[in-house]
Order: sequence, then C-alpha cells, then structure tokens
Amino acid sequence: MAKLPIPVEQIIAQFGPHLHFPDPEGTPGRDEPDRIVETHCCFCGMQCGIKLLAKDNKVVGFEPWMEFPFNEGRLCPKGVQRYLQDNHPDRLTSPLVNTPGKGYLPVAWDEAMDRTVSEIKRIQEKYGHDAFAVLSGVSLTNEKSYMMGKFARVALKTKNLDYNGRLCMVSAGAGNKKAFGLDRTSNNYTDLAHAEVIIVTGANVSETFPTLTYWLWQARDNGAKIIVVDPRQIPLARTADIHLDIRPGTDSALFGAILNYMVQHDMLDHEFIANHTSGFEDAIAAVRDYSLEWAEEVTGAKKEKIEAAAKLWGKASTSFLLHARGIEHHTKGVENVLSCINIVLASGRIGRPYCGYGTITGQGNGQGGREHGHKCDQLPGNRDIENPEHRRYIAEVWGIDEKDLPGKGLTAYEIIEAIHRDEIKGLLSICFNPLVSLPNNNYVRAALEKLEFYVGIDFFMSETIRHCDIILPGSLHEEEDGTVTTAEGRVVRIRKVVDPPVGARPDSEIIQEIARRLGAGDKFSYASSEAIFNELRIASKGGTADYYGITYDKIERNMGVFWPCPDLDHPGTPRLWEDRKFKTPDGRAHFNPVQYHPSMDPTDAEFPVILTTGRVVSQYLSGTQTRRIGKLVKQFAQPFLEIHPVLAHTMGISQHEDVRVVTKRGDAIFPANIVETIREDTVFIPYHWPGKKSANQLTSGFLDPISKIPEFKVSACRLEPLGTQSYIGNDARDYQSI
Ligand SMILES: Nc1nc2c(c(=O)[nH]1)N[C@H]1C(S)=C(S)[C@@H](COP(=O)(O)OP(=O)(O)OC[C@H]3O[C@@H](n4cnc5c(=O)[nH]c(N)nc54)[C@H](O)[C@@H]3O)O[C@H]1N2
Ligand SMILES: Nc1nc2c(c(=O)[nH]1)N[C@H]1C(S)=C(S)[C@@H](COP(=O)(O)OP(=O)(O)OC[C@H]3O[C@@H](n4cnc5c(=O)[nH]c(N)nc54)[C@H](O)[C@@H]3O)O[C@H]1N2
Ligand code: SF4
Ligand SMILES: [Mo]
Repeated sequence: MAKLPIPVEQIIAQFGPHLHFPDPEGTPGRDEPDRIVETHCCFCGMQCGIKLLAKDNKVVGFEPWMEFPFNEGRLCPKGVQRYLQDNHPDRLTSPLVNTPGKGYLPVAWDEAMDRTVSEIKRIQEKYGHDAFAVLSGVSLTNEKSYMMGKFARVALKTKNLDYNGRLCMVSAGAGNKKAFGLDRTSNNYTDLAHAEVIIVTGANVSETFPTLTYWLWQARDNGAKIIVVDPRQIPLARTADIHLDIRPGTDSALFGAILNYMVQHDMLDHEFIANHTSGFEDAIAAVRDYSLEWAEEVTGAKKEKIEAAAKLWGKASTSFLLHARGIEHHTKGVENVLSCINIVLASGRIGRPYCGYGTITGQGNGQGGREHGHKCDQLPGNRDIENPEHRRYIAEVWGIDEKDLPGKGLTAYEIIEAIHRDEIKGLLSICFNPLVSLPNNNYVRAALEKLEFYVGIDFFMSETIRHCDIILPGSLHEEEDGTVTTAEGRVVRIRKVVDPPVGARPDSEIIQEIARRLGAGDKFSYASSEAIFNELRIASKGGTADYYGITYDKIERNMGVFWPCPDLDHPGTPRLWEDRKFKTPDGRAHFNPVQYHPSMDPTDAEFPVILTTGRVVSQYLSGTQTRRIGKLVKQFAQPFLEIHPVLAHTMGISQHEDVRVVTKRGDAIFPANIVETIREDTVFIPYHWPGKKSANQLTSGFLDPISKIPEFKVSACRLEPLGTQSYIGNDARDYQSI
C-alpha cells in the first residue's frame, strides 16, 4: 500500500517542532548526475528556468540555469527545494480503492480503471452527462490543460468542467478581455527595469514572485519611483517611495479617485484616448465625485499620500502597473481590475517600451491554463463556448458534431453548490485541492462526502483526495514533456527528466486511458506531448490566444516564444499593443465605468475586524507539495494571525497567544503574530494549511458576479484571545514581528 502522508501534528508530537520532515529516501543531493536537464520550476507563474540533475532515473539535485532570460539563474526558496518531491516517501505509487472498514487498499491499474469507468457510466446513465463534473488545475502543462478540456467535452460529454484558476486569475481575465479583448500581461518583465513609475497593488511580490523582485530593483536602481498599495507593509513597501496602506476591498475607490485627479489636473494622453480608446466619458462620469478626501475616508490611506501617488503616476513618461490577487479576490474583483486599467488607459502608457500593465499570473501555468479550454465557459484559443462560430471551429478540430459539444457549465464553487443540490453526483479531480483552497471548507467537505463517486488524480495524498473512492497516482512536472506559458506570456518547454515512480503513471496517459475506456479512444491516442501540442496549435489558430506559429523546435531555439504567434515565421509578441490594434470588437481599448462598492461581508458591531488571507514565501497554495519539504516547513511550520500592536493591545492579545477567529462561517484558532506592518483594523492569515489550521474555515462563498471568484480577501471577523499557547515556532517567526 502506498504510504499515507504523515500528518504535521504527528511529526511534531514525535520529534519536536524544529525537526525536518524525514528527508526523502535516496536524495543524495550531491551525487554526480548522469544527466542535466534544462526545465522550469513547477511552482509559481514566474516559471523560472532551472536545471535538474538526474541519476539512475531519479532527480538528485539542481543547478541554476543562468542563460534563461527571465530569472538568469535566480531562484526562490521553493525553487531551490522543489526537487525533493521526486523521491519523496509520500509519493503515491499504486491506485487505491477506498474499501469500507479497511481504508485505502492498493489495486491493479486495470481494476481501478474498470471501476472508475463503470461508475462514470452508471452515474451518467442514471442522472445524465452533466451529473459528472471535472475539476482541473493549472499546474498542469498546456498539453494537459488542453486535453482536460477536450476530455470533459468529448469523452465525458459533460458541460461541468472548471479549474482552480477560478480561484486565481479569472477576475483579471474578465477585466482584460473587457478592456483589451485579450487576456495577457502587456509586456515582458525586463521592460520594468526602465519604467519611471511603478504601481504594485495587491501583490506581495517579494514573497509570492520573488524572482520578479529583481526587475523592480533594477527599476529602482535606475531611479524609478515605486508605489505599493497593500493593507500590509509588505517587504516591497519598505523601500517603496509611497506605501498606500488601504483598507482591504477599497482599491476601486483609490483608483477612481486617482482617475478623477488625473482628469482635474489634465494629466491625460488626449491623443491616445481620442484615437485608440472608447468609453472615456462614461468612465470619468462614474468617478466625478471621488475626491481625495472621500478616498481617504473610504480607503483609510492619507489623502496627501494618495495625491502624491496620483501626481507621480499622472506626470510619468514611462510606467508600469502590476496587480495580483490582493485586488482580484473580491466580489468586485473585475471592477478593481478595470479601475486599474482605466488609469493606465488615461495615461496612454501602454504598448510602448517601458510602458505596461499586467496582472501577475499566480500558478505555474496560470497563463496557458486559462487559454486552452478547461474553463467552464471556454474553448481553446480563449474562444467562447457560447459563440456559434467558435463552437463550429473547435467541433471540426475535434471531429465531432457541433451539437454534441456541451455548452457553458458551472464554475468551481458552483459545482460544490450543485453537489449539495443533488445535481452533480460524480466527480473527477486532477491537480486541485479544493478542500483547502475553496472558501468555506466545511461546506466543501460536506459536498465531497455526498458524492456517489469521486476519483482523484494526484501524486500526493491531498486532503481532498482522501475523500475519493478511487485515487490514481499521477505525475510531477518533470515526469512528462510539455510546455507552459509563463506570467510574461512566454511559452516555454517543460522537459521530462525522469519517469514517474514505478506504479504511478503520467497524467496524460491516465486521462487518455479513461477516454479510451469511455469509447473515445480515436480522439485520445496521442503519440507524444508534442502531438497534443500540435493539435492545440491548430485549435488555438485564429483565437485571441493564438499559438499556431509556436513549435517545440522554435521554443528550443529561442528559449521560449511569446504568444500571440499566428504563423510559423512570426517571431512572437513580447510587447503587446505596439500596433494599437486592440482585440475588442471596435479595435479600441475600452474604458469601463467603475463605481466603488463595499464588500459582501462588511464589518459590524459583532464582527468588527477585517480578515484578509494570502501567502508566505516558503509555502505554496494548499501546501500539498511544500508542506512535505522539510526546510520549507521549518521556515513556516504553521499559520498565524498577523495583528497590529494597537489592535492586539485593545483586545488584550499577547505575542504568540492563541486567538479564536470567528466569522459567520465558523471559527478557528491561530497564534498571534503581533507586527507593526499591518493596518490596525485588519488581520491576516496565510491559507496553506488544512483542517483545523485552514483559513478557509472562515472565508465566505460570496462570488464576483462576473468572474465567480471568491472573496478571499475580505471577511468580517471577531477575535477572542484564549490565554493558551499552541505556537510551535516558525524559523521566520521574527520576520516582521515586533
Ligand atoms: N510563496 C508563494 N508564492 C506564490 C504562491 C504561494 O502560494 N506561495 N501562489 C502563487 C499563486 S497561485 C498566486 S495567485 C500568487 C498570489 O500572489 P499575491 O497576490 O501577491 O499573494 P497574496 O498573499 O494572496 O495577496 C497579495 C497581497 O494582497 C494584499 N491585500 C489583501 N487585500 C487587499 C486589498 O483589498 N487591496 C490590495 N491592494 N491589497 C490587498 C495582502 O496584504 C497581500 O500582501 O502567488 C503565486 N506565488
Ligand atoms: N483563503 C484563501 N484561499 C485561497 C487563496 C487565498 O489567497 N486565500 N488563493 C487561491 C488561489 S489564487 C489559488 S491558485 C488556489 C489554489 O488552490 P489549489 O489548486 O487547490 O492548490 P494546489 O495546492 O495547487 O493544489 C493542487 C493539487 O494538485 C497537485 N498537483 C500539482 N501539480 C500536479 C500535476 O502536474 N499533476 C497532478 N496530477 N497533480 C498535481 C498537488 O499535489 C495538489 O494536491 O487557492 C485559492 N484559495
Ligand atoms: S519564483 Fe516561482 S518559479 Fe521561480 S523559483 Fe520561486 S516558486 Fe519557482
Ligand atoms: Mo493563484
């Protein structure tokens, strides 16, 4: 039987708080490798180049890949430690069947596949095709993402497929499509180095995209002014020229006021607005009353600082605006994004050297994975599943009748709601750990328990797949060939370094095998990852995310190619919009009117404090991977409640004391970490832990009406000091603490 993960609590009880997790067997890091393979880190959207060292079909270490242009060898703590996953004792190495009274028992692949397929058929025959849903993820390569979209629609014939980017990139995607008709950051990041003014809002770059910090430092060394907008004084804010410490959920008020200031003081690019945009008048009408005084009252940031930021931005000759989930994880995530885009368009500083705008893509393939059709409303090439022409094109590529192509399905959290309503009875998940990462996880757990059949594909036993009837052991990044698209929009090669461990299988083989057994074998018999990519190229041709001109060979020769790249002799597009041909129906960039709305879970007398959630540098997402790597665990071994000394004093909370945090969804206990770097009315909890340590016991299922992203960044809460101390210590415990 595959080894089950050892719970953190058990390790700590046995060995004490500071012991490393058992080092994976056979990871003699300094062995002479027999192969050195250039590939990319499996974690965040930076997709840093890295060389993995292999010996005897095992990954034994890494070296920097100095030539890869974005990170030039630099890596963050996660990148340095990632190779320790490969031979980890927790790797799943046999299909497992949940057997009543006996727990998980290993079974042969053939039996696991038989049972999986017969359950899928049973559920679909009894309840209809859409009663079987798929949840997928964008740590998967482009090839696998594309295949998952096709698998759901063609093999399972279900409309209900969605992905973990729904918790991540969708507000930015929707905003970008509205404004530009295309969803990608506008420039490659080296352009940052020569920007005069840079706004970074809701992005804790130093911890979440550490290697991107280098380009911000380059800019600062070249004299750039840096403006950081964040309720916390994040590391980047400490050396920023202006830090606007706004109340969570108030970005649209801030950017609305900045737009109004630009209008009042004529800091506008009239030529650009007149010739290349539409909707300007409506956008400025929406913010006409947004004075600096009003903005100070709503955001809590000082009006003098807002004015200083508006002046710097308004007068710059080159600039960049970057944001991440801090402004996107809101019920008005799309509006926040549009409010940022409005000040970029008003400045006219886009589509020129050192002038750009972009959301910083989170997950490893968060960019590519949101283009190839494994979203509930999307077909490859970032096509629209409800557009008849788009449907016809993809149906033809897939060799099916257009009327057999399902329509728009439910989004990730809506799938959970539909399980509760008995509309969805079966689930297949791959590369997604919703029990930790979706909001309101007690509700999510109840849904998983309600399913008639659940099959999950992962390489570790995640908290979610513990609820499966059948678990299928899949593959890591470096165990299959493929491509990913970095946060810059650069399509790069993921090279297979080793085979999956004996007993596990490559993800794409597993999916193809299920498809074959469902009777769709003729559509899922790819000879290689490159063959999948070549079909993806055709499927994307003519879409906004056009990959047709990108080939494996071209990527190898150029260390990556930026999409759009519509034909074979096209060089790719590192900087968008130089031609001013926006992809909207009228060819212009669109301003959108944005008015400020409060969040859906406002504070009141009973829940007076704002809770916001996010990340720490050494842990990644739901933590399935990074909570298994000793040194990363040591750096941050447990979650904590970041709280300002003034609020802590008012509440009688002392350093490291346990605090019960209560919201309308539930309560959970976290040790206090008293820091001066957070607003007095706000507390912060990192979300990488499961069960009783999960921040998502507290967050709400309120969704943005357009993007359907959950409001992870604002919950009203109450704090109850408990007088006890369960604090076990983080190596980084003095980080930011007073
Ligand atoms: N170490 C690490 N790196 C990661 C990840 C990880 O899990 N760990 N995950 C990757 C992924 S998938 C993603 S999406 C990215 C996320 O990257 P980020 O978006 O940078 O990460 P978060 O910590 O979620 O949130 C960023 C900041 O938003 C601030 N914030 C909260 N509310 C608001 C608000 O209303 N307005 C503003 N302006 N700021 C606010 C928080 O204080 C926080 O500092 O990171 C990627 N990189
Ligand atoms: N409260 C709160 N919640 C949040 C957020 C927040 O800021 N606050 N952030 C949200 C964001 S931005 C995101 S992106 C989500 C992420 O949420 P999830 O997508 O659930 O997080 P991951 O940890 O990436 O889960 C991926 C799972 O897939 C597995 N996996 C990884 N790569 C592969 C692969 O190549 N093949 C296979 N078969 N399996 C693989 C991992 O082992 C893991 O179990 O969380 C969201 N949840
Ligand atoms: S910055 Fe992101 S891609 Fe680069 S090493 Fe760190 S986690 Fe990996
Ligand atoms: Mo994300």
